[in-house]
Amino acid sequence: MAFLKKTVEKLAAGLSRTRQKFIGSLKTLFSGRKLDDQLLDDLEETLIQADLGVTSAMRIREDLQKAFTEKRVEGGDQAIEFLKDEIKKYWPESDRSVHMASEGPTVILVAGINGCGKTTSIAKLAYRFKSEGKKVCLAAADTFRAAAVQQLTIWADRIGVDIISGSGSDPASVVFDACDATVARGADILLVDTAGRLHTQDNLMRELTKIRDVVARKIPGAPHEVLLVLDGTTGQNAINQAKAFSAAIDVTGIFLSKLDGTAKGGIVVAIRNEVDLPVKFIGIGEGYEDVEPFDPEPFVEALFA
Ligand SMILES: Nc1nc2c(ncn2[C@@H]2O[C@H](COP(=O)(O)OP(=O)(O)O)[C@@H](O)[C@H]2O)c(=O)[nH]1
Ligand SMILES: [Mg+2]
Repeated sequence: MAFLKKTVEKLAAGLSRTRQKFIGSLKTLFSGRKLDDQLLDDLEETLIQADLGVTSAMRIREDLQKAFTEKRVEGGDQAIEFLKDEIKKYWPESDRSVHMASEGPTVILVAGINGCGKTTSIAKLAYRFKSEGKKVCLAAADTFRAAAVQQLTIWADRIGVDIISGSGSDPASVVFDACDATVARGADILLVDTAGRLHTQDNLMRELTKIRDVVARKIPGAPHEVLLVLDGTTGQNAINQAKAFSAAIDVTGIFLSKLDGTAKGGIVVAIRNEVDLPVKFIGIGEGYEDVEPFDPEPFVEALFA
């Protein structure tokens, strides 16, 4: 429980702006009012404004209305407790864990648009896995900008993990070499950084498929995870990105970055209800320690803290 408390505190700080906008207004909304259609309309509007998305807002509204009809909820305070419990149930444990190879190295491919936080999120994952005693390699397959390789190299040095970067501009060949190095060095995890791309850039989406195919040929069962990094400050556009990327590559989970200092933390709920993808990790700062596996219990507690 001490762990849970610390996580809630850290998350609560990161989510303070979401809370001010979202829960702050919910408390005001419910205070001293009776649960009628007007209140339910207001609730729905607040939830949409807090980026939970239309699907989630309607679902929550209907659930609350039903609970009210059945007299399981009577006043405003009870409504908030009820909402917390309902929202926590959206994420069963089974789809939040990271898929690991049963034998040999685990390969995690990381994709997303420019600036969404891919490289920083890789540093965070590398740090976490290293802290768990795993040997980690990074593949610098964002060959578009020299600065991108440099940035990843700085993280690798700081965290103390291996990095494989190529001299050429072909990301698939960097990944090819990185797979060999991972196996040769007996590493447990290979994290693959990739260049930012938009789903509308067909050639770049094909390049991503090619990277995935190289990994699949080199290491059995790879990639074990394809994580899409979504910038938590973008709100509803994140949903469009998630839909498009999952159509192009088989995304297995979301790394939702920049949840600190955003008022759009409600997007976690929208991603659950509008795209059928689990959020596996959340980024709550620029440092490599600023990451949490997504857990609905502390998350919802922090959202309503
Ligand atoms: N506040 C905050 N900033 C972040 C987080 N993740 C990444 N960033 C910042 O977002 C910017 C872009 O990150 P980067 O990893 O280079 O994105 P990439 O282009 O997708 O590789 C950098 O300034 C990062 O420090 C986060 O969780 N919180
Ligand atoms: Mg990058």
